[in-house]
Amino acid sequence: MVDAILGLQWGDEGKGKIVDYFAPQYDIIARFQGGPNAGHTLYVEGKKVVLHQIPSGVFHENTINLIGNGVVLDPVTLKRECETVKSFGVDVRKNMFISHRTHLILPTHRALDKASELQKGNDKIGSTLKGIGPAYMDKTGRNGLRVGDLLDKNFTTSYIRLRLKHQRLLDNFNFQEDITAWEEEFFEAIEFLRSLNVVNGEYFINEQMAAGKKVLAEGAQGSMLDIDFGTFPFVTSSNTTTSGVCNGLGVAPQKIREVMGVTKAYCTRVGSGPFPTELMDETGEELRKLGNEFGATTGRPRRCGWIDLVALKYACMINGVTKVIMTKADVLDQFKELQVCTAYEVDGKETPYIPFQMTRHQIKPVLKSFAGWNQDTSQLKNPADLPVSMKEYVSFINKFVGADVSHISNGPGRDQIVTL
Ligand code: 2SA
Ligand code: MG
Repeated sequence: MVDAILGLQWGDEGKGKIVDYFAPQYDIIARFQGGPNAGHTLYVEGKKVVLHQIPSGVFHENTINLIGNGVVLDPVTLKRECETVKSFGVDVRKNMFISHRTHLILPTHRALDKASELQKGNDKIGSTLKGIGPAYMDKTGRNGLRVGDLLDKNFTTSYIRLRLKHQRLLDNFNFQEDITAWEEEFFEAIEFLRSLNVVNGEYFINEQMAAGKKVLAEGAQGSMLDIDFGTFPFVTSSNTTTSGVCNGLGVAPQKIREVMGVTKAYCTRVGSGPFPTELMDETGEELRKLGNEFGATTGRPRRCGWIDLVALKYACMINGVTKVIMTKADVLDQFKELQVCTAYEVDGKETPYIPFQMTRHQIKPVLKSFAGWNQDTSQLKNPADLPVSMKEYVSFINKFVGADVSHISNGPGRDQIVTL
């Protein structure tokens, strides 16, 4: 069986910590989509580690980590990260496997990402510039190179052919960048990648499951960044929702059991795109400061606002969420009053639905106000000790989205989590 941990918002819900927390209950942690655009922050031996490509189970002894076929893999980032985890005494050759069907991110994909964003000007997506979009384009365009291709003696020829194609695109964009250094790093990293465990991911995972192993699928980004159901075009290029688990690992839908959706107690977004509950005032500034809301991959300040239950309910529906995990609840400790968005006013008309194209409308959040709890909750362990107003806040959310909050994370530490 497979359980999944997915982001219900626009990413950065704190999935890394939650995966790390649940990891001991599983035999395999598998990434099924996204690539180095992800930034999963963990605290290991008191030190902060941000993982981009490696699944978040890597620091648990006896846990197998799988990079699934749905991921796009930047060998350079992977190599760097393997070196980081090695400094903690972890040997990825023992506990990490990579599907042979995983697509590679080439240096020219990164250049194309940059070129495309530059060309869009003010309409840019605000991508992480890691080459995600172009790499997935080459996958669906049936041009991409996969990890399994590295074992082919003609790999370099295929690489050069694809690079030439990219070069012509870059010329069209009128974009020039010297990628010699990137390429050098890339080929070094490719050599390293060849020395890792490359497997038939779909057989690997199904055989493990048949042997009774428990799998945790680790989502990256968030549901509102899903290529199909997110705020298109301001989305990432993969299916970040539950269906992505099937495609990105090769597991059948009926194998999926628990879907744990992670949401912050408020809301953030990096990059461009609609964000109805965004606060452009001091409250937003305070959330950013108290929540330390800066991108884990790019360091960009995150946009902050109140929790958006219209989007959250939608995400629970699309994902089939069975449990909601609320993170960073302690960030709200100091607020006297909290707001939650219960509907949108779209061009003056109230609706409970996500509009087709949010950017085409004036969207105002319909807000309901709650009393803040105004106390330090970061040390609480017992659900009975949670402030009454926090319980009210949570129980309103449960009813609204139709799934119950099962855990509240009240700080970055591994032990800062209350099980309800
Ligand atoms: P891309 O690079 O093509 O996937 O960007 C497309 C959009 O998806 C957003 N996106 C993200 N949003 C939140 N967190 C992400 N990961 C990093 C993190 C981001 C960072 O964990 O902090 O460090 O800045 C992530 N990855 C992609 C992106 O902002 C675009 O809106
Ligand atoms: Mg993140």
